Amino acid sequence: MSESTSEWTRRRMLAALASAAGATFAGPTREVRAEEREEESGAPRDPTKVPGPGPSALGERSPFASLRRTTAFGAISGTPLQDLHGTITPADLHFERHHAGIPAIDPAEHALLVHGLVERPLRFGLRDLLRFPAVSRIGFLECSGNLRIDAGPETTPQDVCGLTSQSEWTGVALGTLLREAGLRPGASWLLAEGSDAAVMTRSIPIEKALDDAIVAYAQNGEALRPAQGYPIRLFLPGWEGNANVKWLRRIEVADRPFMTREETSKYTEPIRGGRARQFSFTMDARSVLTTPTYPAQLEPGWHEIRGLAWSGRGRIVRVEVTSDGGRTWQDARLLGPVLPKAHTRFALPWRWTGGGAALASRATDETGYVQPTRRALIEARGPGSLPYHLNPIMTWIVEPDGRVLYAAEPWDVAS
Ligand SMILES: Nc1nc2c(c(=O)[nH]1)N[C@H]1C(S)=C(S)[C@@H](COP(=O)(O)O)O[C@H]1N2
Ligand SMILES: [Mo]
Repeated sequence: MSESTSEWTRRRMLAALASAAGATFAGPTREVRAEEREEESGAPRDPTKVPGPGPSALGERSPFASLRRTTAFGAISGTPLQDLHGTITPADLHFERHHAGIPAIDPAEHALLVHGLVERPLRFGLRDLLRFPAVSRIGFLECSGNLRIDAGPETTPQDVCGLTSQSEWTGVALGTLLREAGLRPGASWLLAEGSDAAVMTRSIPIEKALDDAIVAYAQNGEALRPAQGYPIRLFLPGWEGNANVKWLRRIEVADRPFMTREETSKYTEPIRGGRARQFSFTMDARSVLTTPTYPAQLEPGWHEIRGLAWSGRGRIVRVEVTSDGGRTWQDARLLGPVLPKAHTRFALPWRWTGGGAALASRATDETGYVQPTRRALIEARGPGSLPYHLNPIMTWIVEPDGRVLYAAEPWDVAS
């Protein structure tokens, strides 16, 4: 809340209280609590009696609807999945993963260099990019390290897998810029480089660059947030977060991958037999319940089980939900629009009659891929695997007293 507004509201509230002098607030606990809330929030008791503040230059959330990212390790912050509705993540709640902090970039000083195996090396400033045909696309962005493997029962979806968010991204198709520069024969990979202190670099196959990659300058209708890569970032629909290079400053076209640190020592997954998956770009189908989850406290009666499902390979076609720990499954309703490579909201009414329950969801995408169990993942990856690309079915336990807890299970994939 901005200082001026809260001060204004406060004065307004005092005036309202003064005009109501003589009224008594005796007795009921409810009334007293309302009064205390009013003190904290500055909201008048009866909004029909006093005109509220007028329009303002910048909106703000209701003080009753507080939303926060949770931060950890000075390097990540998670989206409060359990507190959001629909599929779009408000930009100020988009998860963050910075390998060396957020650079402060003046767009007038920033340019994207496209060079290497091209006919004409080119440099694009933000003003140049804004003149190219714009494309917009709603899509999720997920870190491939999006599973906290040491989570305990008192863990929210935000804290166990909050490194996924969704925005409407707007920018220029990367293919448009590459055609402008002209690809030379043999062009098959490109290097994307960021201008942060990490100088993040990743190799991207040219097919993806020409397919649906976007040099994005906007997020949910406004300029990118500094945390999301202002003034420009690479957006690769359905591909692991790490390859979506922020603060993009250079694209070098080549005839082979560059074998950067982030695709050799990191972001590869050892699998059985002493082998490793490299360039595992695509995010596999996944789902997570958002309600009811920890820290919900359930009352007996009807509830709606809700969550998000997504796949880097296309559309979600089915989400099944269980309330008995996987003995029986029911198809949830998908709330449209169901977009490819996008968070999809699902819901299923459920009546809690008391007693224990174990809630979980299982997503299937249009390629027929079904979200695996934790056991199946461990079996496939073998021991000593790094915690990347883990998308297990996750369970939430409803205790007989109505508490909802994360069914934390040990992960024995990490050595
Ligand atoms: N330049 C640069 N790009 C980057 C990163 C970074 O640290 N520097 N982090 C990567 C990682 S690991 C992820 S998961 C996503 C996170 O994007 P976000 O912070 O917008 O959610 O950005 C990727 N792009
Ligand atoms: Mo990441």
